[in-house]
This record gives sequence, structure tokens and C-alpha cells, in this order.
Amino acid sequence: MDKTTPTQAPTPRDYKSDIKPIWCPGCGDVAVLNAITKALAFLEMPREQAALITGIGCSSRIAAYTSLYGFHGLHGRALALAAGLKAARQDLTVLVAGGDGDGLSIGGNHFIHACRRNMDLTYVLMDNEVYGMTKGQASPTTAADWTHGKLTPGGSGIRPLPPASLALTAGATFIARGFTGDPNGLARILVEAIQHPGFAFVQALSPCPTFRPEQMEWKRHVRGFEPEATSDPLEAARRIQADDGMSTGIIYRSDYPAFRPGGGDGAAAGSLESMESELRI
Ligand SMILES: Cc1ncc(C[n+]2csc(CCOP(=O)(O)OP(=O)(O)O)c2C)c(N)n1
Ligand code: SF4
Repeated sequence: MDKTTPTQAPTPRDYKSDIKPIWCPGCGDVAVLNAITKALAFLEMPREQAALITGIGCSSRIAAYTSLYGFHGLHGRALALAAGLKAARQDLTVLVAGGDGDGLSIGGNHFIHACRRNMDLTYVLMDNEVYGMTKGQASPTTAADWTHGKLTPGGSGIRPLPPASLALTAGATFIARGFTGDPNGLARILVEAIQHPGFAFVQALSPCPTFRPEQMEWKRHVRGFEPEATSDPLEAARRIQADDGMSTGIIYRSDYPAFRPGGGDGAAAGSLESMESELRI
């Protein structure tokens, strides 16, 4: 597909590829695709100036469904790939997406250090509290008592990991939670996340009707956070801890400077040319 910028004001359709998604009917991931493309259209993002990097999982298929440059990478390695791309091409807007298993289990260490490093990336964690692609194993965000046939009889017995708390502790400078049942709200969050000059973490509550049909009830439980994001980490921690994980909105935003490899403005020192010339030495 042609990656150049449309001459007229772009529409969300301009950011979709011609590949038809194979997500199950009702999968929340469809709404994440819609929200991302809506946010890009709102920002009039030149297609050749953005990339979407993913890991492996149902959610990670999203890279193929956009018209951006992208990379459908390895399970749990999306953030490492994205950090490398951003280091080499600091002029690009780099989006990263994947599931809760991808990002918090096998990719958990990359997540912690991506937050700490605070490179200018936007990471959308499509959280369905299950490994969807491999047919319903418990993930790091699955409740301890969730049972699934022979795979998890009697529940895993292990407490779920709270992604927003982890992001805050590890140093992410933008933390938000959206819901696929509110794609416009999610798109608004994504606009701000993309504009944030640092590591922006967006947890998208994205139901898996196939393995977690009970998540179709999430629409009854999801609420808005307090309208204004806080820049106080203690207040953000209080809000996150006092919540049941079903509140949406921008939770935390800090102006701690983004890490630009190469130092200074980074643009020259971190360029692909300079890295290649270093490798030739
Ligand atoms: C290194 C490696 N280990 C395991 C797998 C098998 N695998 C593929 S997808 C997946 C889990 C996907 O779950 P999640 O990231 O939550 O995404 P979802 O499918 O729910 O969107 C696993 C374990 C793999 N592809 N590569
Ligand atoms: S198995 Fe679940 S996460 Fe995967 S496409 Fe189907 S509904 Fe979506």
C-alpha cells in the first residue's frame, strides 16, 4: 500500500490496510484499531512518518491492519524492537501494541525498562486478561480465581499484576486506561499519548468474547477517572490503588525529559548513519 500522505485531510480509513482482520466477532481489538486510526487521522499524521511495532498474539496482528510501516515481531519483544527503531529514527512517531501476555509476561522485563528509559514511544497494551491466541491460558492480569476448563482448574491462585501501578513505579511519564466500548474516549487518550514527549503507556481494556465472554459485562463497570491527570506520583499511586482497575482516563502525566540516545537533541548523534559508521570502526 502507498505510504505517502494523502493530499486531503486524512480519514481513519487512510490508516487502515486492505487486509481484513480475522479477529473473532465482538473482539475488542477491532475497536483499538479504530481508535488508533481515528487518533492518527485527527493528528493528520503523515503515514510515512509513523510506524507500528507489535509482538505476537491476536492483538499483535494489528500492525498488519494499518497502512503504517510496521513490524509484527517476536513474542514479548515489541518494545525492544520499537526502542531500536526510535533510536535509529528519532524523527519517527513510533507506536507499539500487543497483549497482556506479550507485554507483561514474556515481555515484562522490556516493559519495566521501557518505562524507566522513557523514550518517546506510545505503547498500547490490549488487555483481555488472557492469552487469546493460544486458547485461553491465564495471563499476568488474570484474576486468581478465574477457571478455564482443564487449563486452569480452580484458578491460577496467583494475584494479577496491576499494569498502571507497574508503569508508575517503573517510571512511565504518561499513564492512561481506555476501554474499547468507548472507542472515541480511547482515541482521545491516544491523541494525547502520541503527543506526549516520553514513554506513554495506554492500557486498553479489550474484551475477548471467545475465552472471556464474561468481559462483555465490562461496559457496566467501566467509569471515568477524575477528569484531570495528576503530575504527582503519590496522588497517581493513590488513585490507582483506590481503584478496581475499571476506571478510564489519563491518570498521570509528568514532564520528566525523554531519553534520546546520543544525548543532547539526539537527532544527529543517534542517527542510523552515525550508528552504521560506528559499526564500521
Ligand atoms: C517465544 C514464544 N513463546 C510462546 C509463544 C506462543 N504464544 C503466541 S501468542 C501467545 C500469547 C498471546 O497472549 P497475549 O499476548 O495476551 O495476546 P492475545 O492473543 O490475548 O491478544 C503465546 C504464549 C510464541 N509465539 N513465542
Ligand atoms: S481469541 Fe479473543 S483476543 Fe483472540 S481474536 Fe478471538 S476474541 Fe479476540
